[in-house]
Amino acid sequence: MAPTVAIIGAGFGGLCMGIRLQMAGITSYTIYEKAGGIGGTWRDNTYPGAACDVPSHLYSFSFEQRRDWTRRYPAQPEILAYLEHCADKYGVRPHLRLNTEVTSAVFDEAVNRWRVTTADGDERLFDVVVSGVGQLNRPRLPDIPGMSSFEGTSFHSARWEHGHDLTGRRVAVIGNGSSAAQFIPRIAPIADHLDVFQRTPNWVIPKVDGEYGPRERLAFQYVPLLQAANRERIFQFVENVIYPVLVDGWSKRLVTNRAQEHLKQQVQDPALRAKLTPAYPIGCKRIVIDNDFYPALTRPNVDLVTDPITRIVPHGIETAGGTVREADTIIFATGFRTTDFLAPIEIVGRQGHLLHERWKDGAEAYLGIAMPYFPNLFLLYGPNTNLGHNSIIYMIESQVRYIMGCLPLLSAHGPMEVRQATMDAWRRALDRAMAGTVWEASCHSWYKNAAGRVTNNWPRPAAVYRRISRAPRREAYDFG
Ligand code: N01
Repeated sequence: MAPTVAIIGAGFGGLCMGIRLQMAGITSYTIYEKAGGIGGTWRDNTYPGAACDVPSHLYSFSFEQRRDWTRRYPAQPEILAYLEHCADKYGVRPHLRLNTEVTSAVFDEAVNRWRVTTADGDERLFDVVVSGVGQLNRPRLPDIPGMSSFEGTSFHSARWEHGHDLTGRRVAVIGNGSSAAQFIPRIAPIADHLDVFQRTPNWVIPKVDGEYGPRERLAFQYVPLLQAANRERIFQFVENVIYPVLVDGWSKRLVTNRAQEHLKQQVQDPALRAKLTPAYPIGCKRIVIDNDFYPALTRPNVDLVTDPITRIVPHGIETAGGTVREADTIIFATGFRTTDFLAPIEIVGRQGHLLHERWKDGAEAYLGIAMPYFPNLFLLYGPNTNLGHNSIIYMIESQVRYIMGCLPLLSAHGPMEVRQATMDAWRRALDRAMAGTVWEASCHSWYKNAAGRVTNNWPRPAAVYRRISRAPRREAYDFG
């Protein structure tokens, strides 16, 4: 009999898992989603200008390649529509439980199954649990004194208040990462005044974007090989040109120069340029890929503020030295709680082991997928599987394939739990590979936990991950 599978989250990861189960004829699965719709990060991030910075011919499922993307880097609505289409086409909708938040998953050793509890008090037993909650699902608000005293409107970039018209307002944006870089150019022309509070500058490289005209789209549609070749070309480019930047490889100088030129071309004022020049190696923090961010900062109604924020006051933001910058709207583009994987779900494994307790010094999992003491629990986009250069969908598909390979094993031999020795060897190999990456440099980033350990990123080419996660090795696990 096919195992029963609980999938947590209906973003790219959870949907991919559901689709692959469906394709394999396994229908004994439930996808729990705390929100009212599917799409994960592509449902949540609706800020103006939201788009992916991996071209969609690569940032899409290998088994469902759309040939009619309207542009190289489509906007959020088009990516969300793609996911809705996938959910319909592959028949996963009947398995969705929307507005249903999983609060705990406890391994019941008496029956060798997971007891999954949801916020509405429902409790069900499953053979397998797959987490598809990802790394960018919980907005992070900063801890700035006086935040609650602010009398204007404030919101996080991933919870955009579309009903709050920014026309003619004095807006403060805290943060300047990939999200801020995308919406600042959209709101700068309508705001009366915009202050962008930058703590650390980011490296920015140009985005080679553009619409696909009717002829190109027809060509993709009728010559499937063209689509496949384009996907492969993008993949090879990011693996062979962008990846080496992250490991002090041949292209680091080239890409650094390109970013410096981009800044020089787009910002004429030397003082502003100096503020925007990072003092850490490119790639240490997520590289921003954008053409419109710098020009927006040169507008007369926009100020880039680099004085540290000391507190938020009822009518604005106070910086070191006591200057108050008036604002009626504050937008927190302050990123996500990336290192608390799976929080706040309580995961209790064998012998009462708490996942969060085991991860208190930093999340870790074998292949980013499996942990000792947590039999038949698998993670998608788990620890050390984020990329700084390539498509996460490629990683997710690798992980789903691996988990699909585990199902016959656990059905035949009982619950599978990765061995501690396997986990330890994995961690040593990971540490060795990590030592050569730019993330270890002295910059602060969402790739690292508070102790400075890189818990989020995969340090080698994505193709290497795919190869080593091809299929489960029986000797890596204990069964039964
Ligand atoms: O968040 P971030 P994001 N006071 O964590 C600042 C993906 N993504 O939402 O750098 C002042 O990158 C913080 O400053 P610092 C992508 O993987 C992709 O922009 O820590 N500032 C930083 O500037 C991306 O990397 C796309 O010094 C504070 C900012 O807030 C990830 O999502 C689009 C502060 C947070 O930047 C997250 O991006 C969007 C404080 N107390 C997102 N606290 C595309 O595909 C934080 N900051 C294009």
